[in-house]
Amino acid sequence: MDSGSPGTPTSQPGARKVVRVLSGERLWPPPIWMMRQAGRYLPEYRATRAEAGGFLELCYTPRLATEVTLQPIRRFGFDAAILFSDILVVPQALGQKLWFAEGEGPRLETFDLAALPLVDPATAIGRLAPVFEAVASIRAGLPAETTLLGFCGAPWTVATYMIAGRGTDDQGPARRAAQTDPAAVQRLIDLLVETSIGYLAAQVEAGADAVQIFDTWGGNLDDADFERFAVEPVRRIVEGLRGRGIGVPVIGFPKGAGARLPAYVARTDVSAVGLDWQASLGFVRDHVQPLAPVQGNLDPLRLVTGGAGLDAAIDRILGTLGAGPLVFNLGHGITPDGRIDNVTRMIERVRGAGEVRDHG
Ligand code: 1CP
Repeated sequence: MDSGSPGTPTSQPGARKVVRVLSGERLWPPPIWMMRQAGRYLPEYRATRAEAGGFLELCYTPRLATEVTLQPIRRFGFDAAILFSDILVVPQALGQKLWFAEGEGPRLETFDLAALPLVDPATAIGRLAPVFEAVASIRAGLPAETTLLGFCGAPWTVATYMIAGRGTDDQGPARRAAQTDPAAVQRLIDLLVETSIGYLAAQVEAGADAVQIFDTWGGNLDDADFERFAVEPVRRIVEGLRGRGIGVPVIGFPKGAGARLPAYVARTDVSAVGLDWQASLGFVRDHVQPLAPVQGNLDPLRLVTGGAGLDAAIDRILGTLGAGPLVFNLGHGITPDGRIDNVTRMIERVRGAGEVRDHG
């Protein structure tokens, strides 16, 4: 990887491990963090959430967001911390009403797509000041060697929640809108692209070492709409960040992209790509990892079921992807019934791994 050209992430000796891998270096054993590592499977998280009174209070109170971000670092010593927030604070900042009912997922008040824009990106980013304050405070509380990740939702995934007003099995309402009124959906996507560039840039300015763009519902689109609504918006976000002189690694996570992963990496120019647990390891080794470092992809349910099956699943990932740049992670967030003893077992196995022999 050439260093020093504009927009190319560079890794210096002594840089944080996760940043080094995201910049193209292979480290062994691979660094490790875990999607949703601050979450309900941890008793200390549940206690802080109860103290906060609600999920959004947790997100918008920098002291509490800092506390829950640091909890899994203290307990497990992960190599990266991820800002505690949610992808849906962006629609809220854009003026859409958001709430979290206890025991249910997020709810958003639906609106007339034809009545866009809600508010302009600069106003929305101004409203997110507590998030940037949390980033700075998390950085101050982290060990020097721990990478701090910022994030946002990909425009398509955020749009699916904005349109449906909630999560659904297949985000059908947004796919329907994309087919019946693509121009209105495109205007929403454009607003989210602009807002996401400013939002991620502000997180980096506050101290994030790298950022991840979560496209949980990207793989749910057919080829043409995947290109238009998943690939192109993320490409514009990466380009927008690079245009502002921001060179930190950008991880794309297009869940369900499958065979479209190589095209996604090549077209968006993300620095690294997150893999869901369904990604085929041999395919990734042969067709994705030569293009970019990868992150993933243990099935989160392995942390519920544990045992020899957990060990074998970890070994398959290390054995197949360990010869190239790899950040060990889950293929999606840990579930509330994920077991703490299995998390510890996973970390010990990854950190204790000997040199790999390719299992391919
Ligand atoms: O305490 C609780 O009950 C809330 C559970 C919870 C948590 C811990 C939600 C509600 N969000 C979060 C935090 C969160 N969300 C993080 C923090 C960092 C981390 O530890 O990983 C991140 C990165 C997210 C991102 C997010 N939110 C995504 C993308 C990644 C993914 O998980 O697919 C999505 C789709 C959301 C929306 C959302 N927020 C919360 C829930 C339960 C959901 C999914 C709703 C649904 O689809 O039905």
